[in-house]
Amino acid sequence: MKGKILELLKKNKGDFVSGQKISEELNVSRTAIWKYMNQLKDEGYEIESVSRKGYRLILTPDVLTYDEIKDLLKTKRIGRDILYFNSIDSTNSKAKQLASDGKGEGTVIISEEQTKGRGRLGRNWVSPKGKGVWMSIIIRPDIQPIDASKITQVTAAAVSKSILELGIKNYIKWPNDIIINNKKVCGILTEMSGELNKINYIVIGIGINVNLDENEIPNDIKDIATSLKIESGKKVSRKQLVANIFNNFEELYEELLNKNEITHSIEICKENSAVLGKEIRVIFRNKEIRGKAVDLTDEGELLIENQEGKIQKIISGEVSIRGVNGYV
Ligand code: BTX
Repeated sequence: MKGKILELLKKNKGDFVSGQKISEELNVSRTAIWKYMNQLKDEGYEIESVSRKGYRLILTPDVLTYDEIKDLLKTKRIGRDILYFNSIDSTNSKAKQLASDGKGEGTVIISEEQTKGRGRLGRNWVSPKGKGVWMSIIIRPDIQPIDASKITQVTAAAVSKSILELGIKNYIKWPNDIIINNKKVCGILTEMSGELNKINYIVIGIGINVNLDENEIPNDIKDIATSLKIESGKKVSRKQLVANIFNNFEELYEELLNKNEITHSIEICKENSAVLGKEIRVIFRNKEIRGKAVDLTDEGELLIENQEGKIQKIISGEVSIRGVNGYV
């Protein structure tokens, strides 16, 4: 009902809508309307209420609720059930808990801030309020657990394409980062629950630094982190970005479900790769391999050529990639 009231206010943006009209059109009591208006105000909508005139929407906040995103969506499943939080420890932790309780494919958890945002291997992910996209998508693909890492490539391709659609050139740093000017704007954390040959669910965590200013990036990550706003010089619509990601992800993910292929995603990953053609260091646990990144396989593994000219296949998972002289 809250969503319907909001729609009615939006349709009449700038004009008053009387309580009576809302009550008649939506078959809802005056008291209930008042309650919903207060909820909307709590979410950041500026609504003027004047006796005998009714309610008028003055300002729509930049919030990532389903009501704000739905008109931009072309998806069937992804993002059709959004659980929106003002603050949470970690959207991935919440998504895992909800997935274990049976939440379905395509459900998304979004929060304006994370107090314990997680990176890989227990690392921390900085997630300040209202400035980024911190979200997790639950999926339940009927694929083999060994193929789960393909999901990270599909996601990286979807995010990269979505940022490009906003006019911002970006690069994929295999396997799970998106970078601009050699600094990270996005990290992806894919977590799986499954048995030997069956996936129960996968949670895809996506963290994007969208509208952070330079002074909002903590000192300890200043050299490796940036935001879309810093790089493009303009404020970016988080709603549009999130909708683009859901639209692109669903399309690329369907290729995996329907054909068991990720050809289109790999094309995007290759076209926008930050590592192909470069001398890199691959860091895995405490080991390090050096070589030139030469290609991505159809499965999404990285091929590197070592100093003896031998080609080695690197499977994503817990590896980190560094340039020979720095971050990339
Ligand atoms: P990662 O382990 O590859 O990267 C983590 C590292 O990146 C940190 O150790 C730090 O050096 C750096 N870092 C921390 N915060 C940021 C930031 N905001 N921007 C750039 N660099 C940063 C990458 O892990 C995967 C991150 C996934 C985050 C999403 S947010 C929604 C979801 N919920 C959750 O708890 N995690 C995921």
